[in-house]
Amino acid sequence: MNTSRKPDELTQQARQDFYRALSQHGMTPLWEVLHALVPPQPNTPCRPALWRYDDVRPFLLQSGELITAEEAVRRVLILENPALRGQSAITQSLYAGLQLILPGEIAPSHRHTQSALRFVVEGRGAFTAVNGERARMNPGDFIITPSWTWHDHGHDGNPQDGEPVVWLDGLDIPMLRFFDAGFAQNGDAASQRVTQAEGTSYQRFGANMLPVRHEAPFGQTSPIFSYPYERTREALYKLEQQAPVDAWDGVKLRYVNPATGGYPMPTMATFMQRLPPGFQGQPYRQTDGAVFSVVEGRGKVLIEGPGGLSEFDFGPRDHFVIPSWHTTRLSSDAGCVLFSFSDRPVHVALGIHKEERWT
Ligand code: 1HN
Repeated sequence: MNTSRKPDELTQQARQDFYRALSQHGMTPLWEVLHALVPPQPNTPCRPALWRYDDVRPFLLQSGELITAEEAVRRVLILENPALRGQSAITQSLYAGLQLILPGEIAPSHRHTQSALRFVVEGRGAFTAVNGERARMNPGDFIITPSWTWHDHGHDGNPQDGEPVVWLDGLDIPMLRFFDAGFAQNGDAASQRVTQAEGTSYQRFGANMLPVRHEAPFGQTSPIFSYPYERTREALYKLEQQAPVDAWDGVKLRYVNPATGGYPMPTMATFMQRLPPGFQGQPYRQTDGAVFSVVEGRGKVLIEGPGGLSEFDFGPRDHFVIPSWHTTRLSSDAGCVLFSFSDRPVHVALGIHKEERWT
């Protein structure tokens, strides 16, 4: 673009007249918007944000007094990016919310083309059912609801002494909205019939083995729909002791579809990482914006982007978002464990994923 010479006033006037005339015919000149369409750097409108669990939890419990899970269908407080209010989006492509279910409640069966992940934040006694199989939800567990599978949730604890259960929902809702490909259906029964013993999928696909003549039950999505925290945690803590720690990520593993080696869902990648005590992470940035749920411990994240520098101190059950191409540094004095998810599989499939790391 030649910006060295400013056109004279007559020319400017002639251009404005031309643009107005063009507009009447449903056209607009590319040269006025070219720079914004293909910017020199990814230029997300999203901003970094932190939701402290101490602030959020009273509202979650209050929602439990105002509406039942069944009436709400899904009793969720949506985590909205401060720069995307009203869009039910935490990044341009991802949705996140915190869902509450109380002892004795159910959230009725339905299915949709949007894929969902659950990351259990607190409480015991809840379960989710996917295509006839139930999975217990315990803190730190990562659970998948594959696209177009029937799913409902329940809590079979006692209303007198059972615990509220809260989990993080991550869905690809804004992405499917972009593609105009969102469909949903309600189930015939509030809770679907159980047709398969709890843990069956895990025994079939979660022992580093596969059924000899297996067909992928959920298409491109992982046949394991519950990844218990116990096993993830053990791997991270042992690796911290036994193997080199990455200077940017600490000890970071990605969840895997065991049948393909790929991401657990076609649209969302999930990760769990351990920052050892005294960890001072080096700066990095990547094109996939990511949502974090703090599992254990405390730490600090520095996030720098077009809106300036954000510094968040985080503790257990806090949530934060790192937008695309924001320079990030993670650190922790006492050590911590972080779950995160992003839209990386889509970036990778399209060949547009980029990452930079500095020392
Ligand atoms: C949904 O089906 C669930 O199944 C949670 O728990 C959040 C947000 C938008 C649309 C569907 C669930 C959702 C959702």
